[in-house]
Amino acid sequence: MLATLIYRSRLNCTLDPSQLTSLVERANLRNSQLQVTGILLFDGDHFLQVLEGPLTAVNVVYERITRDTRHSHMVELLRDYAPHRRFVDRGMMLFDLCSMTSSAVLRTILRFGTLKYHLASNDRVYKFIRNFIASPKSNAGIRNTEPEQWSFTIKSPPFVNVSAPVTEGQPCQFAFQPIIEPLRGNISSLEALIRGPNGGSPQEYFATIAPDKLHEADLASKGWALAMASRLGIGNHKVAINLLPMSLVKIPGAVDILLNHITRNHLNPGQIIVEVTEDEVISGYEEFTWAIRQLRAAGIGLAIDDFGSGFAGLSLLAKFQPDKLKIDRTIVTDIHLHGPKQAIVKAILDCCAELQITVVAEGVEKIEEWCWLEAVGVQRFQGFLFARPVLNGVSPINWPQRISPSLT
Ligand code: FMN
Repeated sequence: MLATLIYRSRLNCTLDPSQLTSLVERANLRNSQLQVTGILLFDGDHFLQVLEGPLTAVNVVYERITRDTRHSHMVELLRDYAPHRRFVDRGMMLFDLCSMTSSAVLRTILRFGTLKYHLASNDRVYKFIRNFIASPKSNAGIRNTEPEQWSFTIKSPPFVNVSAPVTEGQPCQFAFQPIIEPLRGNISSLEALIRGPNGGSPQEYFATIAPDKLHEADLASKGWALAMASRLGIGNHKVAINLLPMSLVKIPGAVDILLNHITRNHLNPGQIIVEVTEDEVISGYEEFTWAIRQLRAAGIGLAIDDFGSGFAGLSLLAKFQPDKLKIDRTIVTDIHLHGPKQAIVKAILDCCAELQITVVAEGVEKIEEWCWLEAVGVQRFQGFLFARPVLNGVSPINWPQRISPSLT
């Protein structure tokens, strides 16, 4: 199968641009042996490379290139399949925008390529090439906050860890995980994550519940979550609870039951954020709208959880705007390496900025992911990088601190 891969990267100071010609000559020979063809564009700071060839050969070459320390900030922009090669004759050809005009580069590429001009204008690969050529020196996309500029300091949060459930024989327990604003040193909320009676996984807990009792048990479990939050001494902090929207619809007086759990535990509705997942919302949009009105009227906040993992996407935001939107871990994972994920997050951020919706990135595990997200304007984060969930408690939090320039 004929595969196409495009990435962009940034030149490192270990590579003198004058060495590029010999680098590409060697690349040309190696690629030709593997039946890989393509082009390398260079604008003085950044590269854009197109690799085409048999899938495994392209992967082998790309794998080698990712390990090369002469460039960094590699971001994969496109992986696709094609019936024909766009660049047939050469394993690799260099186009240096510092020594040729943009129009000369484009003309040469079109002449060198196999696609006729009118086809090339609609081809995504050529569109990436044109875009790179049209905006030299601004091809970094987002300039990352550099991971090496940060160190982490562990601090205990201002909560009491109680290690035991609220009462013996409780049907479920809760692990708490903070959502933080790292650069403000602020804990924005704690999410209560359900666990089995002995601390096991959510699946273990839900397996013990008869399907016809699901919504009743779901609503009742929020009572235990809030009781534990109160025992942790959350003060004025917010607590996020996951609720099936249908529990609000199916259980008569559900919002009053929830409000009762809140006041009984000396909390107020403004401290509570109900998180619902994208899939649950779209499975019953009319009922969901009704249930949400009740929650909003009671002063309870609302967040869409796992945004981007389901099928609703941006169209959901057209119908309904929550206070908070949590970007799913599947989009967050390795975002610093992945152009399509980056484009999606930028679109979500633009949209949420216009709608005044707070964005949270969940499942952040790597410092590079946090740095990229922070650089594009995400301010709230949840994930193992900062704190893991802890049963009946809150773990110490890893706070990033910028290393002073004199120490780097
Ligand atoms: N090596 C290739 O074999 N083919 C390429 O197309 C290729 N393109 C590169 C593009 C850039 C921007 C850079 C910095 C390096 C490129 N290289 C390419 C060099 C590889 O990264 C690597 O040094 C080379 O394949 C030798 O790998 P090895 O030391 O693992 O054998």
